[in-house]
Amino acid sequence: MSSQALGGPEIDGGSPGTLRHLAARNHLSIGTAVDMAALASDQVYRERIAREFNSVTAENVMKWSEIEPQRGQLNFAPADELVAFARANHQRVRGHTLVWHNQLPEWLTSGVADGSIAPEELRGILRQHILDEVGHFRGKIYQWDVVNEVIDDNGNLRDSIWLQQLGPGYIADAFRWARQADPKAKLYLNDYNVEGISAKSTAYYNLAKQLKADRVPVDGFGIQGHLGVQYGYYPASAVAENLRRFEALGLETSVTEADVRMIMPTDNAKLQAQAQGYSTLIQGCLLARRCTSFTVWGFTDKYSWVPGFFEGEGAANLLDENFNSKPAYDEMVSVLTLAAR
Ligand code: 9MR
Repeated sequence: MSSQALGGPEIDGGSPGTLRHLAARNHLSIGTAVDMAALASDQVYRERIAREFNSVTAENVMKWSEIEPQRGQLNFAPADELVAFARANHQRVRGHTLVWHNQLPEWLTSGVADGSIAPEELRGILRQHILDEVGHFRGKIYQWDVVNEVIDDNGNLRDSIWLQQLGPGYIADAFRWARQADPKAKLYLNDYNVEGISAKSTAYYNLAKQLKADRVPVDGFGIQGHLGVQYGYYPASAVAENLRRFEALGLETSVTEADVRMIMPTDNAKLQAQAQGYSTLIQGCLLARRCTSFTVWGFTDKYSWVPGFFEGEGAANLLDENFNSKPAYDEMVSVLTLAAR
């Protein structure tokens, strides 16, 4: 299988010994989420992204609140900067994310809350948002997270403003509008807590099956992969088994936001356990047939969402805050070195 067959520009290998070189040999795009403030201020951060990864995802700057902070005034500048950085470094770009319940513009949430934006108008606003954003990046994004986190942990459609105002049909609509705006990008469902077979991942399986039956243009299923040392993990074989059932529906799959947090402080046992967490995800991906990209949600503990969201937790990334490799990085290298996809 050529990397071209996986969609978008060729996967670029970079220098021998790097993650991107090892991943390219396995026809895999390997990515990181990028924090644009760090990219602007930290040269080591920039150099490591360029060296180690052949794919990037905007950690925040492609989200709706960033793109359209004032109604009708689109600001693509920070996201365009990331696309330019990626181009300069022969990297692909994953688009994240079009429809979510978080990081929505204030004008939109308050308009819905006070009734000044009625459901029919909201549907038009969502349609325009998708056409604007996907259209702006047309041809530059290889995978789009079209809908993010639309199923809850019990396996029901998430009770978001989208479901409440528009009904369940918004999901199919979102995929159709995205396809219309960029016929070549691979269009993804994406969520957390769906690494193995569970009520939640099975709800996604049933949703994907229904969308396919209805000829909705869905191309991929993404497992975010936000793990924690203290919770344990599905074994790689179980991750692969889960991905393979989506692939049997005709979808490609990806790991889109991998990180493995721990209760601080770190110690050697936790760092080894963390390496095992990353290992289950990368091995699960490599054991599936059409797992096309593997993205970490940040690669250095210097910049991570984790300490701000989970009190007392951190150190979730492959490199420490001084950009030194942790056991998890070495484990990624050894799995990718031994794999021969
Ligand atoms: O890492 C992102 C952080 O900087 C933002 O403050 C946060 C806002 O909700 O979103 C984080 O990224 C999330 C991603 O977009 C979707 N999956 C979960 C990620 C971690 O919360």
